[in-house]
Amino acid sequence: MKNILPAILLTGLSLASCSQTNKNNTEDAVPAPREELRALLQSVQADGKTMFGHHDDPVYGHTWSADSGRSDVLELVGDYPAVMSWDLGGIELADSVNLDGVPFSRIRAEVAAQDARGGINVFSWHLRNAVNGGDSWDVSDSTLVARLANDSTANAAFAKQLVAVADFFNSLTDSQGNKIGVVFRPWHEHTGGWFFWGKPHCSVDDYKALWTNTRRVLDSMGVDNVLYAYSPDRVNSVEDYLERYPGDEVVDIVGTDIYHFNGPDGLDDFRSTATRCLAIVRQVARDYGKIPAFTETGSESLPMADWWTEVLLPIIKENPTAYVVVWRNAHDKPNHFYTPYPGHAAERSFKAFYNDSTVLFAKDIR
Ligand code: BMA
Repeated sequence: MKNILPAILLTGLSLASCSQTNKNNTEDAVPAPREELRALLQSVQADGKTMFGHHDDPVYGHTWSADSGRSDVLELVGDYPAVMSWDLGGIELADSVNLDGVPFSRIRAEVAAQDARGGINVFSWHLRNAVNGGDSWDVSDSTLVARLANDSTANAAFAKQLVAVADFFNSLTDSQGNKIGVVFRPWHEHTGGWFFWGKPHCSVDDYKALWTNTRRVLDSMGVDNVLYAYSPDRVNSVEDYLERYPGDEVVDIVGTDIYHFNGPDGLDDFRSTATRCLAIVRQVARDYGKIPAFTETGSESLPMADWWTEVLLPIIKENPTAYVVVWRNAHDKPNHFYTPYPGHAAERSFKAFYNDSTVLFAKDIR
């Protein structure tokens, strides 16, 4: 694996500004939060169970925003998801809110609340690139990823973005001041072409360098509370899946992002693709000693009222993974939601999904 410009990454920065305050970095008998989280995920997987997750669950819903103590999921089933999913897009700009308007201070508080109720937290990162500030979906410049790896100015700017991410992860603490273990899933869906780090826009080596540089900076900043998830979009084979795999030493969780498009018309495609990709994920997890996860899925607007029990649940039961995450219920885009809300036609199916013993919500974890 390429080991590009470590000198610039490590000397071009003021690492003295890093908050290396990890209390669990010492030779404690107590397992560090990262290992506690790994053990939880492994035991869920060994039991054949799957934790349910929802992006931005407690910070807004289909008809509300910024309230406290609310969640569309909670309002349906009286329980929170076992997995809260968050996005760090905007942290690299030193913004106070992320790309979907959620304050990072709120995310920090909700991560602690989720940890206190026994659930877990996972993060994606729809960042702006460090070269010209274009968003993740700006694929107009296919030299970007190569420049992040090989050009000293871009490389130093990228390193600063990673320092912002590291500072955020280091700031996630519980009420005792102990760090909270979380999952980070950078550079996701790279087998597609919609993000600037996608397969059509960079070489295998330059993609892998995104990962190794991410790990190098976060590790050097004392980030020891994070498990790292690799999550391609749809692939056809184990070989495809592993084409850009950045290496055993930088990945803890192997996942896949597969959505159900086009309602009933897209059902066969979703079933076959999800089943194939989850089987690949489980195979790689077994071969490489990793934790399998269904890192993103969902059916936008839930046009099939029985989707939870008739579509998702059988797929999960056939190919269990430690967790499954569905995307967000936007408050400002009426059709952009992935769980039902009170009154939606899929409410009954979601409640049955909740009651199935295979699927774990927050109260099932502790
Ligand atoms: C996408 C959509 C966008 C959002 C982005 C990052 O799938 O939900 O509206 O900005 O994820 O959360």
